[in-house]
Amino acid sequence: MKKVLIANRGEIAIRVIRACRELGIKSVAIHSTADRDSLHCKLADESVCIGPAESSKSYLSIPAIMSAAEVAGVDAIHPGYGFLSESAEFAAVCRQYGITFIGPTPEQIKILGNKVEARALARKAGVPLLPGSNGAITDDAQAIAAAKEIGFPLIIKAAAGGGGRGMKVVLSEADLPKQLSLARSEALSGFGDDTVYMERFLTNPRHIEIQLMGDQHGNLVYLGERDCTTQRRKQKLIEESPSPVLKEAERQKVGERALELARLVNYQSLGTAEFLYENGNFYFMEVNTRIQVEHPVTEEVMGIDLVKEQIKIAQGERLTLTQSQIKSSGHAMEVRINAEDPVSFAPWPGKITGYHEPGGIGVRVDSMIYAGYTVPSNYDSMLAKLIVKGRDRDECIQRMKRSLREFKVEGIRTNIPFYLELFQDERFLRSEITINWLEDVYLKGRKKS
Ligand code: MV4
Repeated sequence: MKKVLIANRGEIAIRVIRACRELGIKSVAIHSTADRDSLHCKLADESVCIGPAESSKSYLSIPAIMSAAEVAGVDAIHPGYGFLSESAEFAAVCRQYGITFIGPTPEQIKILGNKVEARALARKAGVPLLPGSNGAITDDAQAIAAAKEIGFPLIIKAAAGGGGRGMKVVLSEADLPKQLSLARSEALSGFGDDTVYMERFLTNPRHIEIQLMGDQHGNLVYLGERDCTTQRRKQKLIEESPSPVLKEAERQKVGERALELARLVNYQSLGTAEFLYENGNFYFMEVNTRIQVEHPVTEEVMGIDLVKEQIKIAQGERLTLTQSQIKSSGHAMEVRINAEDPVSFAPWPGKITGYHEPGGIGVRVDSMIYAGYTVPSNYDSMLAKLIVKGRDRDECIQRMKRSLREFKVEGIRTNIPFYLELFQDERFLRSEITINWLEDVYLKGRKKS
């Protein structure tokens, strides 16, 4: 591999450019007209404008990206996260062009992207699952029969969905027909596929995910877990590894089951098996077939550059580590720094007039911004990730607090003040929380005070 096109923007594009450079591979950035002054364009060896600000005509346009790939003469494409990263079609088009897609195969993306099929694979692999419909639900009678087995509350999910979009919670049988038809029409308009399935709804779980990595020769390992329980509106805000609530035996058990699922599809590249965790039990949700935003917390505790590994795997190299050589050390946390009001969370694009990043021992900033940069309003509001590592969780928290205090972004609003406040909360610091805690407890209390 001599030259890689990065089909993305922002901090992840920069993350991939850095990995390419360390491997001696040339990088090609693509950008929309709104991103002319973006850092990823400046840091890449080359950059190509591929279209207007609207993502559908630039970062989501397969023809625009493939033209740039041809013009630049790249031999591989890295999709980053979001955009086309989980498009089986994009991976297949790359294959047709003779360009290496840095990720799993189109077949793997397709089967795991279908949540009904992923659930069936999980069942076959002995991965713990919630009671649910084993297959798609197509009519009211079938839904009612399945609900009798599953019990209430239950949740209807789109087979083609993911990340929590298009889900309907159903509290009683009377509610079922209405929610089923809503779920199906939203699934059709949102994902072009009205296939839905049902599962028992967990009211107060944690979110824990397992990092997987496989090569093209059948070697597969898991790289511990990330605890992403702190979230708002299904957007993760803080991620950490190891999870403060897991025991080593639980970690091993769920890790080995997740590996078994990956083995069923001969999985290659990086992937993440998502679970809900409640009362000491894991329940499989879905497999994400991309590099994730929160990958740095795993990198920090494992001492492994996941993006470089991902590129080497795509080149056909073998994993150099076996499961017994993979050891986590210390504790890492990541917070997502967004351009938004710290109280209302409203997006706050604009010009950054002053910028100072924290530094010192155990501090890493994966950022797309600089002083003088104008944050466009067209994209996601995430500007940077602050990742800190300590010998243990306490040191990690102290380091996070002092890093947040050092971090200065002037001219726009960011959620840094929100994090400074959150890192004072005792329940949060003891991690006595679930996925609902921030919205249902913490933010409600904040409004009153
Ligand atoms: C659930 C659930 C409760 N019970 N499934 C949202 C993201 C997607 N990966 C799965 N999601 C959920 N699935 C059952 N059976 C609750 C959620 C959920 C959630 C999960 C993880 C983190 C944040 C969340 C916020 C709302 C709902």
